Amino acid sequence: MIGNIDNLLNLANDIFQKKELKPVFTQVGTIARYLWDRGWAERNAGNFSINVTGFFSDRELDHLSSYPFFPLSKQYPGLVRTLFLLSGTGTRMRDVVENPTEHICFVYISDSGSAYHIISENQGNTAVKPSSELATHLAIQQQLLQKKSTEKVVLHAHITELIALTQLSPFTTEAAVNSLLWGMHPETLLFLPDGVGYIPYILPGTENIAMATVRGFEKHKVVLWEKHGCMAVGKSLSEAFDNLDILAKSARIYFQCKSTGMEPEGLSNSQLKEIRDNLA
Ligand code: 2HA
Ligand code: ZN
Repeated sequence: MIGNIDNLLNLANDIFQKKELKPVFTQVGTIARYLWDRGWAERNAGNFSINVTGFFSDRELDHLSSYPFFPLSKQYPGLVRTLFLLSGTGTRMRDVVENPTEHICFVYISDSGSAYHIISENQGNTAVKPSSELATHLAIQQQLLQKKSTEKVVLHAHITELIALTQLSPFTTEAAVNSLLWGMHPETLLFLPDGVGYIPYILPGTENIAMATVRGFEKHKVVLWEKHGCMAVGKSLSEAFDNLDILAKSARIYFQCKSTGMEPEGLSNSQLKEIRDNLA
């Protein structure tokens, strides 16, 4: 059943005006500003998804399945009747800062798990379509739900410092990159004791990168995409951002030490062990 355009406009209006979502929109604007200010979201780089199903009643969700619908290239049985806020494809983070709701859309996964309905603030030609990394966002969101995780957010950004590390052959393995990042600052190990996952280069926007990224998230809260960027999860957009920010700090310390012409010492194994023992 496809709803008529007036109903669709009313529905979009109800969702975008929902008062419980206002703080979410505010946080979207704040984090977009941080990403833009740090140079981690050039042009249309970066994207995010937030599972907002819990903000809506079953009745409200029922209405969502009548609107513009698109087939998915695979089925997501774990996402049936879930609703996500997603950044729009082609969206510039610097524009998201100015007006978050104009550059996001809501994606509702159908009862079959193999199609999605889009609800955007504007309809027709100006309707916002979801991020080009939709496949990866849906795959990770499904994994989070299957793990019964409290994490609801997936954030992708082009963290310059971390991309630069993945361009240096000594750091192109999970073990090597984690050893470097942990060694540069005690809080990296403190907040990310499981380290990062490392995915050798794969074409962005594909099912292949989505599948590899899901494997990376089995054990980590952040996954590096070689020569491209990073994906992070968090309970909020702010927490996902923090997970990337901590890692960027470590990478920056490394490059600043190198710019003196000297090698950084890194935290010793006994110092790292002390931090780990203290975590337990
Ligand atoms: O959103 O960063 O990887 C644009 C991208 C694609
Ligand atoms: Zn990207």
